Amino acid sequence: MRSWSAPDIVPLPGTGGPLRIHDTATGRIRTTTPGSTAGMYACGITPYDAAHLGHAFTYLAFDLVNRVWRDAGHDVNYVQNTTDIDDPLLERAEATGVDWRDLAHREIDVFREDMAALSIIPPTSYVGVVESVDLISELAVRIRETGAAYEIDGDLYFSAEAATRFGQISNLDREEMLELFGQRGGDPQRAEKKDPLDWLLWRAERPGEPSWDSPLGRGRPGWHIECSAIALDRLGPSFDINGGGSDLIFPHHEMGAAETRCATGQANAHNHLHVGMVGLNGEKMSKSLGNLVFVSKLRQQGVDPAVIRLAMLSHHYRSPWEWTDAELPAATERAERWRAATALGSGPDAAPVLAAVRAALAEDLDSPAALAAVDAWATTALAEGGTDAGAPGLVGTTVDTLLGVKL
Ligand code: 5CA
Ligand code: ZN
Repeated sequence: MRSWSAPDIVPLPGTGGPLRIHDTATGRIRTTTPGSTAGMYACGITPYDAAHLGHAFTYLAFDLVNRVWRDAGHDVNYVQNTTDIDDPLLERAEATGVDWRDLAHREIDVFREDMAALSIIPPTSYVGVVESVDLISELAVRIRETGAAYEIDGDLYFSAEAATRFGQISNLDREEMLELFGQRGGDPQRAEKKDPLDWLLWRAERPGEPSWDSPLGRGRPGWHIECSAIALDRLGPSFDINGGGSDLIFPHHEMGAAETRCATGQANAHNHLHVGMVGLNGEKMSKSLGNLVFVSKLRQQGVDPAVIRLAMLSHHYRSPWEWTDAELPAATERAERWRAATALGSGPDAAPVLAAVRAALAEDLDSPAALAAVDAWATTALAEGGTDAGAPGLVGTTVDTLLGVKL
């Protein structure tokens, strides 16, 4: 499926260092070791509603990874899915009297515009589930052939008992797993299953629901296998970073990794990246709760996308945080200060700013530390001036290329 337009990336002098990133599975910050092309998969939206700031915050983290890797001289093969068929999409389409395909296409279009406005580097492959049904059912067949799956009335389930190293990513005990599985799209209550944690790979056709032909009969894919199949197809069995928001650690990423391991014998990703939840009014911002701040709405209100991006960058990607009315004024003030300082005819030496921003982002994407380095330079430039005529330009390019903020 079509991706979105790419921001201009101006190369910086020199080369950035290797990216170190927190890995959910080990709980450690580890150095990523990509080859000439780094591979990364991020779980995309379920397009039944426009993108809110929580989604944008998640894709911002992956965008920073992308920028740090590129600055270190790697190409990046970045894959993102969009869940353009799933229960919540069908329910919203039904409730609003819209065809589910039209709903998905409409919201994906808004999402693309939001991402482009926020200068998020587009995925190399942006992949829908509907266009991937064949490769998803092929993976389900491969898993069935290993004996790890079983059928109930045409529905194919992965047997949790057959999953090796299950729990390795989330590090949860069984009780915690059961609770989250029930809350996040699982069906622990289905009595015929061998184990309440067994999860759906293929859902047999139900009256009135969309379905596709497959070697497993007519039906549609389960949720987790859509991402394992798309990642396996576009990135191979093992790649550098897999992730999404922290709400996906369990069951989505634990079960997806079990599928890939079952079919290929390999761990799907070297590192598992998870982004803290953005909240509003004391709760996780979520489509089901309806407590949302939409990126598209802010844009319609005339908010500068660079300011939205700066507001998000002031939070570390792993920390959960709350969107409040104070965010936009603070980010606007920062953008104005930076604009004034980079518009000066000269300023203090900018090489240490470039080095500090590079170092901050390479160390687990510490964007608040990167902003602090630019703040310090801007404050000095505005208060005391400086003699380096190239400095304002270099700070502007640093901010643009590494932080994705167009001043
Ligand atoms: N389509 C699935 C993934 S395969 C899905 O979770 N879709 S979503 O629309 O619900 O979320 C899209 C992405 O945004 C996911 O990576 C999710 O983890 C992340 N996300 C959702 N809500 C928030 C939030 N409040 N804060 C931060 N990230 C969020
Ligand atoms: Zn996913």
